[in-house]
Amino acid sequence: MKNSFELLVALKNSGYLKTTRDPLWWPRSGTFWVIIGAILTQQAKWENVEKSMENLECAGIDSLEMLSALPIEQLSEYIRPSGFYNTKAKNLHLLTHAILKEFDSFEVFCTRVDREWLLAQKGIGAESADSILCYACKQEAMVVDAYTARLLASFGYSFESYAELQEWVEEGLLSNLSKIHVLYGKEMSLNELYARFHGKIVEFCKENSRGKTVFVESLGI
Ligand code: 39A
Repeated sequence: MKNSFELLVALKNSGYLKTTRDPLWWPRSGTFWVIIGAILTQQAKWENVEKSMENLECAGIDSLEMLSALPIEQLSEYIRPSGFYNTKAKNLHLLTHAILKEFDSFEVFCTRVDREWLLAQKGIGAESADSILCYACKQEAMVVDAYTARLLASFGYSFESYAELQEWVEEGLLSNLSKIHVLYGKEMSLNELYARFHGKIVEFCKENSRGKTVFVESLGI
């Protein structure tokens, strides 16, 4: 496997993300729920993040404004299933307040926010910032994560930092855009491409991992 384009072809040919309920893979993309998911998934299993979000939904939360109005102690109880709940509740509370103070609404936030602003918020690292940009705001941000690093390690690649890994993944896609459009049989926005590629990587790793090992034989590359 020479570059990320070859990985994309292999994952696509193996059928990953053929049918997803959400076109960008991340459930409820384009909504404030992605902001919640991006914070709750830090050091947590996605299945537990879903339980926390279910609690919030059952409590009637259906907007960023309602989320920001929740007292931290109550928020903390709702998100208990996804762990580190006191810290995550504080960070989520601070973030929702900062968004509404700076941008007034989720919609304006999505069009105006940038990576630098997100990284300056408490509890937001590179992966959470890129997840929010890509899946909530539909901006051109490629998310890389522990799954991406582990999958590439199984092909013998290692990277010094998040930025280095992200650059390698993006470069392989950006230098093969015309082939990617042929592969998909349509023009595709960079946001959709990045979103679906990250989704394929996560789904493949979840299906083919035992502990820290990712089994790549089935990909045939
Ligand atoms: N680890 C994960 C996930 N696993 C996920 N889904 C499944 C849907 N998302 C959205 C984020 N992180």
